[in-house]
Amino acid sequence: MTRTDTIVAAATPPGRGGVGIVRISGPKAPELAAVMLGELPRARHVTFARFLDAQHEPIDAGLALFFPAPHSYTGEHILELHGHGGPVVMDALVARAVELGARRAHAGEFTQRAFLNDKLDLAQAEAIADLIDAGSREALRAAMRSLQGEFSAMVRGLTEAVIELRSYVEAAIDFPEEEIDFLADHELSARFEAVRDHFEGVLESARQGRLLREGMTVVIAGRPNAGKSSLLNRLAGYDAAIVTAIPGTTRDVVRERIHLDGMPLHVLDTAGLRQGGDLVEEEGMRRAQAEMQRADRVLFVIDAVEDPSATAFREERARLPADVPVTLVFNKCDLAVGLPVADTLTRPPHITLSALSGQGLEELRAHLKQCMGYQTVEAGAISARRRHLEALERAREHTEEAARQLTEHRAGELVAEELRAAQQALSEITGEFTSEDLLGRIFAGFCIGK
Ligand SMILES: Nc1nc2c(ncn2[C@@H]2O[C@H](COP(=O)(O)OP(=O)(O)O)[C@@H](O)[C@H]2O)c(=O)[nH]1
Ligand SMILES: [Mg+2]
Repeated sequence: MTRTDTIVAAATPPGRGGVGIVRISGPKAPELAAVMLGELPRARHVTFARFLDAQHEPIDAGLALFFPAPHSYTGEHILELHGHGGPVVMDALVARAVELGARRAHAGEFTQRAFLNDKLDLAQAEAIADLIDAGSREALRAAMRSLQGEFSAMVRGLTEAVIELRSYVEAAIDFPEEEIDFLADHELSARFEAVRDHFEGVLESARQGRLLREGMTVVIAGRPNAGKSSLLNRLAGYDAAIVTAIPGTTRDVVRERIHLDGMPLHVLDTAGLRQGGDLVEEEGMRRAQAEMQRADRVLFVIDAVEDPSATAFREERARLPADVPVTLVFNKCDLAVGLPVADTLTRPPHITLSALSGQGLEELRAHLKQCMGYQTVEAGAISARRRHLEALERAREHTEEAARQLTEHRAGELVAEELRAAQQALSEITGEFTSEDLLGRIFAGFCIGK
């Protein structure tokens, strides 16, 4: 991928719409503008123009915008053609640009160029994808904060604290006769303590940010007729799954994506677990098992009237995935009196509710948020990814190792080396130090035209 290429793509989604935008970025953009429009539009001014084909016939007419380098999204010359939003119009404009020497852009290539030209750092580039994919207003606000550089600033603040610590240690190494005293200094351990707290703060923000982006997956399981599909419908707020009094109604996995205060919750309703169903039901149960393996939590629904002591759960327990936590949901509490609403301190936690009346639903929602450690932090939420958390955790481990080397061995060289590794891990987040391979993977997750 050379950066001297001129790239082109439709920036608006495929399909029909009032307006469709084709974006061209690279050194040939002015030349393409001159040919396709008859002349180069005035920089950063809106120009009405006809977009011409090879025979000088108009393909479409609309607005043209020219942003000369370096003051553009990518940092390169950019030409934007705002035409009518029809798939044939868009294809024809892109094809014309290709005829004139542009190449079709890969997914995320515009943003990748913006990153390579220092228009934004890597965490901000990722925030653009998060902004586009945001599933709730909370996720949108968090992505916007990351795009504005709040997360990058947190990481930079942390990096500076690590660098300061490192220079303090390196200064000690430079004066070997004083090194031992210096490293035993109370000041140094106090500084380590402060950096440790700093890490905790940033990690907590990143954890919340990741939850807001990725959320959690819960699988509803249990015996036929326990009320699994009714619970899904209650959570989804509409009749997503068929509910009948006939056991074995649900066979396919029914998926719904809902939000808990902005956190995406993927809820899966599955076929009831029982012996002796028909072939279709057996396949449904096999799928239920497969989904449970991948879930963050299983909601095991019990008919509180038929099975108040949860025998179904004890019978099925061995077949449930061992490392996925379970919450027991006693359903149909409208028919059974005197059940405690929730006991989330026992293992497994219990919730009592009625999928029919909605009683106890709030307790279930609160419980799910609590399980994931999700807090509605209005003020500081930023968007973050697994990649960021991993880098932060690696950096923290190196810092912890540095602290160990200090207290156990007073080994200045090793302390400095660990701190250098911590600094490097942090720089991967904003992309100052990132392999080509990682960059490729990150931008491949974007949409074409972004
Ligand atoms: N009274 C009462 N009936 C319920 C409740 N939840 C489900 N049901 C009924 O139980 C039957 C089975 O429900 P369904 O959701 O299809 O169970 P599934 O087989 O576990 O998916 C239906 O007749 C529902 O109307 C509840 O909370 N209270
Ligand atoms: Mg069902």
